[in-house]
Amino acid sequence: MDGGSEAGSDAGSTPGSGLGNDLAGPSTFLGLEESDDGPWDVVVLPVPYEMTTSWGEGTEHGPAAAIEASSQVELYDPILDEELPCGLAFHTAEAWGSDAGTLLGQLESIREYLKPWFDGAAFPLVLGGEHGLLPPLVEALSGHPALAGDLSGLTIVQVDAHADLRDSLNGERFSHGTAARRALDAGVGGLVQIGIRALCRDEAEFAAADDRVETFYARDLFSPSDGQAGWEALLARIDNLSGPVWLTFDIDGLDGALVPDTGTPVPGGLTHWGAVEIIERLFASEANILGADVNEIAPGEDRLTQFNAALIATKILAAHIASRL
Ligand SMILES: [Mn+2]
Repeated sequence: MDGGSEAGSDAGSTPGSGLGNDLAGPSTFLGLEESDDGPWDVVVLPVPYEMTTSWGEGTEHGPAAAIEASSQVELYDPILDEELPCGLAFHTAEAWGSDAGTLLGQLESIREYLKPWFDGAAFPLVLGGEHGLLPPLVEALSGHPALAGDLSGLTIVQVDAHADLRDSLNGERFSHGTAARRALDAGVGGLVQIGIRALCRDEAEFAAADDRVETFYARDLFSPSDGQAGWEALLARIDNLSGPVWLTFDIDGLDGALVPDTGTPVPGGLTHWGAVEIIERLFASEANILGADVNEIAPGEDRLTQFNAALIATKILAAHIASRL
């Protein structure tokens, strides 16, 4: 991964275990020393799932690349009194893998992989993998003690360039382009979308018509003439969140220049500081954040995409820790 190669291919061509641990470098998040024995306070769950990618590929290598890049992320965050891990026990779990030959088989195996970690003991941070992992994640989350099988009490906060509200994409109902729609189908009670700027008319109409969906479009947040009012409205909404919340952070919600190797980078997105403010405000709210995923990570030779994903993931953990201290 040290960029000296002139080869045009990316890390995706590296032969590996198939479980995502095919890149050199530390295999624990932030390069921390970890104990093999629990209990743990934070668990990082790599889900290198890639099945329905529609354009750029490589998300199956994203989690391992983000973990490798995380070794270059500073452990100091001014919102914490100590450096990470702040005396807490982190655990980077063995990556999800599946031999299932069908899409539904793979999704079922993601659900079974995640379920034991969603027991309320450790704070789970899932690294993806394409956004199509959201529906099985939500199904696994329904067993969380804070929900007790009732997803109607759950609000998903979705940072994303895309609405992911299509009913199907290229004929497939379980796709990265339908992830939020399937989560609603599963019974999720609320969906707060942030940074959306690429969607079809059906999705816009669905978002406007469905009471469970609140969409903060990127243009309303970042317009040079009146974006500030939209941004303030978003922060006020985040401050008012309560009850169980899951944060799903598609890194293409960041401006495309920051994540050029994600499957579908889009201009006009969040700055790094915008993402930081959203995350910090979310964890400072009354909401009970059950966990988070950072998805659609795909590595590039310039390492920018995986490093920015690692920065976002680290910020989420720092904000979580700050909220419980
Ligand atoms: Mn998405």
